[in-house]
Amino acid sequence: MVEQQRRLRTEIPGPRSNELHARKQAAVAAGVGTTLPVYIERAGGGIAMDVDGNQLIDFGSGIAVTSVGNAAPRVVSSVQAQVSDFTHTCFTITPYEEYVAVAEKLNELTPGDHEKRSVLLNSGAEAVENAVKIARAATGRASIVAFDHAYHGRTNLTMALTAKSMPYKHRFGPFASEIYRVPMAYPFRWPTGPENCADEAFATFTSQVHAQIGESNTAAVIIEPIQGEGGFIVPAPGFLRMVAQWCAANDILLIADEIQSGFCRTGDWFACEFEGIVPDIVTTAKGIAGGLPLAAVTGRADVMDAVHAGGLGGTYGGNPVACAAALAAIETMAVEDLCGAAKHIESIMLPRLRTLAEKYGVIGDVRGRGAMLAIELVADVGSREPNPDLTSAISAACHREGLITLTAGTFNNVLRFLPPLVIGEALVQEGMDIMESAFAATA
Ligand code: PLZ
Repeated sequence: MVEQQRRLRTEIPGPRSNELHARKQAAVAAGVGTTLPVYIERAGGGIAMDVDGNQLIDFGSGIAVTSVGNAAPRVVSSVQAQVSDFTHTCFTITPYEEYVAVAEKLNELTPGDHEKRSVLLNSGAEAVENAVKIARAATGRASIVAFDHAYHGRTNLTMALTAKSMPYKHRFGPFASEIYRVPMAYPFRWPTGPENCADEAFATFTSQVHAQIGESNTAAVIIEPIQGEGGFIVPAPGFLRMVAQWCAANDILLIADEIQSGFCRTGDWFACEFEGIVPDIVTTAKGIAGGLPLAAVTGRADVMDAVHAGGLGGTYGGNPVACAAALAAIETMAVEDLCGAAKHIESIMLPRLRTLAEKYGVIGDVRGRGAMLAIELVADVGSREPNPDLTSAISAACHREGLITLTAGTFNNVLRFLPPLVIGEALVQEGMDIMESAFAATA
């Protein structure tokens, strides 16, 4: 494994990264952005090593993917074995055990002990697309309800579900129809204050669905139990439970998009568990396979099996190499207690973020759970005016010091932290030191 030590040998980015970046600009479509143009050669644990020999602390996990670490030992050996056995048959042509084993694991691990079925896909967006297809087929209804600040992907249907225009939807329409948007119970920005947020957001949600769609036309409500790209928004306590109960009472399916929040990230296997929510359908991806492309839809057996044979599939969905990686990643999470590790990361980072927020009034909110934490930056103490410039300045200052940080948020004013769950405590502390210095120098 890469030595678990931050080390800066050149400026960030260094000369070899700059050369590669020039090649990227000439060869890769301009629409494909780069947060930090440091080209990675090896990575593991909490460190990513670039082509100039710099070793950066990873507070991003490739957007919540390498929760078990990069090149995690079990994942590597499982993938190596599978790749030399066979790499592809297409599960819907001649199947194999690995796919079935992943489905069994998902059925067991996702919330609720009812009978479940799963289908495997390639990406998060494809999982969300399939969840919507299944919900429509199972209910015979068309309408789907999504929330403000939601992110569900970049394909046509999932762009319609995603809330933010720039950069995800700008000039890419027209979008899929029968998607409706309702307010999110966003405590920090709730107009009448966080204490009223859950009840008022729920009342608006139900009255809008009733008046603008009609319950009997609504197939499903899709929600991220902690919103990811939208800014790590933790719904006001009780909101998810009220939505879940209301969905059940109206025969509307609840789809929990756990693509970013799942697989031990928040300190539970799935973020829904924290409030005891049992969704009808769960979408997963990212952390599921230690970096290999895999995604899934898991749901109530009666809902999933409402689709006719042959109605779900794809050439690569549930590729055997990705499945081998998933089985190894899931084993790693269980054996190494990565839910416990996420809680431990929270116990180190959250108090330090709160102390930082006391010192700098521009930190308007500190939130998140487990190793899915964020701070929201505003213009001044007591203000809610977003501060995107400071957010990118802090992030850039962290990057220069060898700390990979990501931003998020509808208003581009959230710094989010998603370290690999296997990161060592010393690197977490050092990353926090770097962030504190960035605030001292910038804010
Ligand atoms: N649902 C909750 O977080 C992916 C997007 C990065 P894909 N989030 C990272 C970017 O800029 O494209 C995501 C998510 C939630 C769905 C998705 C989509 O997953 O695997 O990127 O398609």
